[in-house]
Amino acid sequence: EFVINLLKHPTFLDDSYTTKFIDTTPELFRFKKRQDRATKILTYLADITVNGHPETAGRPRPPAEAKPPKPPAMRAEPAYGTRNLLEQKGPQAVADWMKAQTRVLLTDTTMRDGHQSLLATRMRSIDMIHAAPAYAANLPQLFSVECWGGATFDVAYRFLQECPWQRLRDLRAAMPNLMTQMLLRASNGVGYTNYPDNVVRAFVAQAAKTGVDVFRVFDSLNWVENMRVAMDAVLEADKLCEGTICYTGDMLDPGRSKYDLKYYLDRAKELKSAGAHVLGLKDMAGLLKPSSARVLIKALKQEIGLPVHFHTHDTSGAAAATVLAACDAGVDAVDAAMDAFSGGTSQPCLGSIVEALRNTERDTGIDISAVREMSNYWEHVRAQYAAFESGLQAPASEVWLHEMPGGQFTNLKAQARSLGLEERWPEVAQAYADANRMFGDIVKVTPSSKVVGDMALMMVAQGLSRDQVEDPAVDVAFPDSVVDMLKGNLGQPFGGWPQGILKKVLKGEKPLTERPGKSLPSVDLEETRTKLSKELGGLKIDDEDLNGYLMYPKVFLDYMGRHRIYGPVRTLPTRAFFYGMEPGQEIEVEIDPGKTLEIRFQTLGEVDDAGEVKVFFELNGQPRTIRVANRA
Ligand code: BTN
Ligand code: 3PY
Ligand code: ZN
Repeated sequence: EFVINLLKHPTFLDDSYTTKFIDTTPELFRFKKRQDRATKILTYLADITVNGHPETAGRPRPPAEAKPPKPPAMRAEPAYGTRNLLEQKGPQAVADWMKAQTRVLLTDTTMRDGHQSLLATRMRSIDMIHAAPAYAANLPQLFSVECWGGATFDVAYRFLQECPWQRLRDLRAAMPNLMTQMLLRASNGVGYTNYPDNVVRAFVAQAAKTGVDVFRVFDSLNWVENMRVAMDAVLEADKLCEGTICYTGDMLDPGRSKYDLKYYLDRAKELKSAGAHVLGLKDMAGLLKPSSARVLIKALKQEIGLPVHFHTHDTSGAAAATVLAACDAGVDAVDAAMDAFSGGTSQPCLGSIVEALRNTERDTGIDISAVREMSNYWEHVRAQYAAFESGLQAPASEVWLHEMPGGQFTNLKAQARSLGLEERWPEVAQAYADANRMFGDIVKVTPSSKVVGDMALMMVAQGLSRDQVEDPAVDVAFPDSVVDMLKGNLGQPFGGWPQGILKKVLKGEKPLTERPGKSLPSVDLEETRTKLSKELGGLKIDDEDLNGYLMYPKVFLDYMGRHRIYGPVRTLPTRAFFYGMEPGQEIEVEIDPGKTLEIRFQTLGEVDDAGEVKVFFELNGQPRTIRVANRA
């Protein structure tokens, strides 16, 4: 029995919970280190049961009757799939094979973009890993399973208290025949700003080693110059390099000629010469219209010669029409989410695409009954995450006004709500469009989309119009992210930044015009490892941990600090993780393959004079008591 004191610790309460935390508060770790993993997990359960989880407080709860999700059974041994081809013949053979198919190839995005766009990226690894064997066995015709990268990396550490690398390793092992796919923000890695070249290289090499097969690489300003380091690292690792163009604007609108067909063909040619095996077309906001898709995909296919992989979002409700138009125009592969994780700001519905193409030349060959079974599982998973639903009820044709990426739309709405601007959403949408034009009409995708969002929220909150923001006579305190972007730290946009706003934001400072990575000094990896190890009390730091730290130093250290107290909480069922346990409830927790804890929650004691509560459990049949601070 021991008293948990992290959450009462002054440094936690006063918000100075920084990277220095572990350095300056070694007492938190010294005695915790002796706790075994079962005790740590009981401590977590006790705390959540008494105090609730901070992330689900005040949010809708899963229905009381929602059952733990049961994954589909494996119907057969995993058949030969794309991963086997990649392993045996290499990435160029996969690209050649793609072009030789008449059927449309499908990527399932449920485990990455699906929940990133619908549930604020909060899906836990355990819910994915349970589904993975059925993917391998029942859906071996899939082109790939997108399950890593984008926002999932930092959210895993930051909010889910789990290691993203372990997620990848487990999924890779459970789907040996299917290619895993990740979204990589080129020089921004899986972060929000440019990293030194050697950090980007180390990250890609590690991702490849731990289990990524397909790297979808994009740059938030479509600046191919800034993508080469990441693309070269993928080629070096002998994995499939999907060099990706982000789609923005309205290609057939004669009034908006910046992003016309030629613009996209030029970018595609650059990506091809940069070594892409596959050309990704990433319509992150769901702006590509069916008529434009016909023209664009046909031209890309004819003039570039690479297989084309199309990604979109269904924010408008019209994405399926665009996907089907893309299929008519000869697209090689498309992204879709399993039915229960599709629609709205997510991808269009995988099962519906399979059905729509059935008995046509482009029949996907996917077993629709396996899709239904899998989607049924995902439906039960989704119910567990009711706290993270955005509440978006209907399609939004307004997406063509603001052009927000699917992952940002509901997020920005929530941010607006928290700033008291919920009623003024139409103004936020308009300000987002205005801010975009003010920056010269740029590609908006992480991280450039975040900058435009920050600017828009500020304009609405402070009642500033675009004219005022641009007026040299009006004093404006620009958000840090805006200053950073105009300094050139995200790279260069097509056509450059408008001179007026550039001058006003930088106040005469000279912006960077070269690739940021060119001037960022390399990080001494081994020195960083040694320092980190010291900071963590001599803990051995492997390459995965080191790469996690390099992307997100503070987020990683906070994760490690909690890990030492709470242990492998990724092994808890999702409901227990977010809500704790009910008296009399029993759960099984597999902390290692074959090592299972049986945990039964009995009851709570009274709050004592010290403000602590005894929490009574049975662990593998033996009584165990944990005391926690009562903060409820
Ligand atoms: C955070 O970073 O604060 C959110 C992640 C979860 C924090 C854990 S959850 C159990 C315990 N109770 C809290 O209030 N925080 C920690
Ligand atoms: C990400 O970078 O996370 C995205 O999903 C961009 O669309
Ligand atoms: Zn997307």
